[in-house]
Amino acid sequence: MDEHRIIDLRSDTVTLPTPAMRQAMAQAAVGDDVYGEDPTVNQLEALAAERLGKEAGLFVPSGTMANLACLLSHCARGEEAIMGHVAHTFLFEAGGSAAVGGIHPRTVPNQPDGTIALGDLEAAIRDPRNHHNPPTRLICLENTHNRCSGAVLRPDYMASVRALADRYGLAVHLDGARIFNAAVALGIPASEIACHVDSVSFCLSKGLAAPVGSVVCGTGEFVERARRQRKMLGGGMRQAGILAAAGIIALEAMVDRLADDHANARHLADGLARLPGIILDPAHIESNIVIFDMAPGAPSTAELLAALAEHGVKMNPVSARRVRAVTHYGIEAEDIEAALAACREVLQ
Ligand code: TLP
Repeated sequence: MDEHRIIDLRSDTVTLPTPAMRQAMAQAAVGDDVYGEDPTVNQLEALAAERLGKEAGLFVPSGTMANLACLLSHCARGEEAIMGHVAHTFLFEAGGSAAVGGIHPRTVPNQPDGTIALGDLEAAIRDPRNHHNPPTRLICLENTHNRCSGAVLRPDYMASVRALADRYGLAVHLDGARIFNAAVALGIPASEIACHVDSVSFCLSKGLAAPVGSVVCGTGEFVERARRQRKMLGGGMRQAGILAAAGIIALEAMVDRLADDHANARHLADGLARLPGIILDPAHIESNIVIFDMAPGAPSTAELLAALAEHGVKMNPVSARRVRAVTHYGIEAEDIEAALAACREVLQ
């Protein structure tokens, strides 16, 4: 192996487009998508909707915009959206739902498996008759769950949240940035996860390796509302078929191989768990995200990452003593061996 090769485990967002994507991008038929006239965008949106079992899809530039367009489509100013305390929508989207939409985020604890306990969810729903309260409008879930080490939410859990939401007349949004990782981990079609929610966003530009883009899916009526929000947010793109062409390949050719990323993550977790100074239960690793803790007395996150960088291995800090490594297209089994060898050397 090339000794100067960088093994970049910071995120699956670092994936590069495949040769087939580059070719499809060069040859894509395009038009002005704001007029609805880009045939490749239209094809991607129809394909995404079909894969998720929804009526319609909307191509947007990023996962952040996908979630924000959905939240703005569900909630008016002053209305409340319930989400996990380590949800991506709460932690990492620059507070967009509050800053742009005036939406009041209500956080409840995420369990280590990425779920929110049903009792906690129900307790957070406001009494609509009490005018002191911001009205609850929406429940947000995340599958797989980024900050919960790529935990996979089960369809039966999603169905229970759906039933709860229905009892209170609430909508459910899924941040499904990595919904295809969840589907592959469970061995079911993504539509069997998405059927429990009103809206879902997923990313083409993470493990599926497209260079840019996410898709929002829902009913035709919902997607029309989200289209207006996308325009307001500046996400109405023109000859976007050049990007959508890569997205079509992402959906058609890059989903099944996510199983390799999961196997690599599991292998990485097994190896890390055997090293001194690392606290990790590999049995909890279900998809492509490995989060581990540095034991008392072991190097800090900053020390570990600096030392690993010397060996050409990159990981991401979660906190002063917590680290994240993500497997993805472009990371092979031998890279995992090399990353483990580097960790071993640094920690011994
Ligand atoms: N996650 C990124 C960073 O923002 C943390 C990463 O490296 O994991 N939902 C989830 C669950 C995500 O993990 C991300 C990106 C997004 C939404 C936002 O997607 P983008 O980056 O396309 O705006």
